[in-house]
Amino acid sequence: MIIKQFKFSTHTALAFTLLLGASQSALSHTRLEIPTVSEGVRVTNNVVIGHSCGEGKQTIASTVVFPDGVDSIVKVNGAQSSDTIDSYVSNYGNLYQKILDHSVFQFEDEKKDADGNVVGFWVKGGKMPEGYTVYLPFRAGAMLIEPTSCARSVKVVLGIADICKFTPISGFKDGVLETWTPAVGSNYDGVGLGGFDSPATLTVTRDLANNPLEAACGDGVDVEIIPSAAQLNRDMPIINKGKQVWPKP
Ligand SMILES: [Cu+2]
Repeated sequence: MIIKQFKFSTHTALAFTLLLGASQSALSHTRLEIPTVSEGVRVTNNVVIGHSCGEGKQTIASTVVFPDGVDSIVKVNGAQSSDTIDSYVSNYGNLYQKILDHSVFQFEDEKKDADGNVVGFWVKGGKMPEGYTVYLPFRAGAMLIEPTSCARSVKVVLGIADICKFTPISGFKDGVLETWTPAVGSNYDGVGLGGFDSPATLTVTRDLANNPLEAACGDGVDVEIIPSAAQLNRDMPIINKGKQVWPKP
């Protein structure tokens, strides 16, 4: 009886997986495990690499950038704004820390800005075979939405590249890397590549119970923070012990 039930559930699960298969492969771009979180909540999150760079390719490294909040692009309801992120977030800066993990990639490091704030991380020295999913763990600190602002959500846009072969920028093409970056005119836009202008994001929603919107805000506004081209050019490279290993100089 127990065996029969076990068989039934296995087959059901398998059929379900097969049904989902087609749509999931299209959706398995590199994304965050937890894409939405409430303000004031710290979470353990993961960059989820959903697939490698194509048939027979292996992801051997990955690089991640968070907007630094210094020269970042700020959008309000989709329109570019001259406001800085401080108008909408009380504690922007150094919100993200890599969680040490050598399960797939042997080497990793955080990227820091001139003030020592973590603005990204990289991993290398591993192999993610085709057909696998890999998680890169990090901690996302509790973001606080500025009480005097009308922000009802703040979407943090990341820049990520999954690398299957170390090349110079001139060698970027499908099969060599997957770029998951916002197209802001950096060297890492990946024009013409599969992941063009399809970045991973982390949306922080306002805690309306504890941080209510003022009446004048109406329904509030949706804010986005996006790394600038200058920041992506500076922070996307993998620099190991002072030496740039990707892209190849
Ligand atoms: Cu994909």
